[in-house]
Amino acid sequence: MRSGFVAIIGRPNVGKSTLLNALTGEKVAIVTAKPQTTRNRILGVVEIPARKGQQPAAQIVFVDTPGVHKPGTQLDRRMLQEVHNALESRDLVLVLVDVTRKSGLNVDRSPVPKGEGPRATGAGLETRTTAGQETGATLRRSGATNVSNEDEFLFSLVRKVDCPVFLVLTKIDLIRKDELLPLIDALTRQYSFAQVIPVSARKRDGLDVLVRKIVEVLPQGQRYFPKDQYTDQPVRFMVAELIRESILIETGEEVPYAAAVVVEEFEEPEPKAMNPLTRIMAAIYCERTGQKAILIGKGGSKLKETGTGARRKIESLLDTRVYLELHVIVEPGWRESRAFVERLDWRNQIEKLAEDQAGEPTGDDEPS
Ligand SMILES: Nc1nc2c(ncn2[C@@H]2O[C@H](COP(=O)(O)OP(=O)(O)O)[C@@H](O)[C@H]2O)c(=O)[nH]1
Ligand SMILES: [Mg+2]
Repeated sequence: MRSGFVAIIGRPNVGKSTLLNALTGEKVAIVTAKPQTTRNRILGVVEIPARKGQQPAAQIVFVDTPGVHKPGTQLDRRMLQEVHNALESRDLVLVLVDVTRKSGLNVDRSPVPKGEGPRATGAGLETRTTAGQETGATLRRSGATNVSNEDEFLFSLVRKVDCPVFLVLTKIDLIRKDELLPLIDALTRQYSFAQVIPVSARKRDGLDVLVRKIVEVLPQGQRYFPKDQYTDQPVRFMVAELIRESILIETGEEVPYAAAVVVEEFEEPEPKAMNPLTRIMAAIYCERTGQKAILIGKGGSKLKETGTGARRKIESLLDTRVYLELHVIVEPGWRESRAFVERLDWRNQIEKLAEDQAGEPTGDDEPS
């Protein structure tokens, strides 16, 4: 069979996590309309059955990553480190570009000799689009120079890898087919991609082609994960993420970026219970008392809505009833605290658990 790791990278909000979920057929990663929703690298495992004479059996391990943006806070730096980690151990890289380009690349449409990479003009990639007034206006509002720098930054990451790189154009349900060709033309001048594949994760368009092309380049190998496992995330972390997703949906302004969720208690249902109930207590961290007030809302109304939304999603993940208790803690400037940011990462939490238990031979062998 074939098997391998496939890193999914791109600017924030291009649809990386949506693609991961569509490919696995599970809610592996949370998705919102807000940028920087994903903070950790997230594995989604896809089993491909063999098709006689056409395709060998394969296990594809997709690695979803935080959106590539210039880091400001310690949290941002941690997120970028996650992208680097994903790029280190992979057999293929998918670079996602949103065809609506609100969050994608700005491209210079004048020819660039192959191999020279993006055209540097002054502060970065110069935007000279033929897409008309509207695009120009959008770019000015968001600061064209900045966006270009970010694009250059994304490409600099890709240029360092020595495995095949596919360009995946996302959200093609949002534009006309004839708008696609000039974009493909411009992007393939920036980098020599092994494949260019347009998809719509929302409409499941192009996913079969994508998977087929991926399997073609994967090396021969064994499964990295058991056949029925679709992610490496512990349930507790997925629960924390679902709570964070509800916060992102329920709150605006700076609150989503300053929120972190830690599951403090997770009590599984009694074995063989008739109507199983999981009890969960979680802390929502924010940076300021003003944010805490927004998270809680008038008479606790916001927190209640957040909790109800999250509870439904957790119930469908766990397939039990759920009792969910949320409370809000102010941790001033946690995004700048390296120790706090490291502690949020479940991979670190598990490592610490293992260390703690090393001295206790009677410890539970199931990290929870
Ligand atoms: N129309 C459309 N919207 C999409 C598609 N894929 C993702 N989106 C939307 O784009 C936004 C960002 O998606 P997300 O997967 O969180 O992006 P990420 O930051 O790259 O992981 C969400 O509002 C998604 O619903 C698609 O194929 N079509
Ligand atoms: Mg994401």
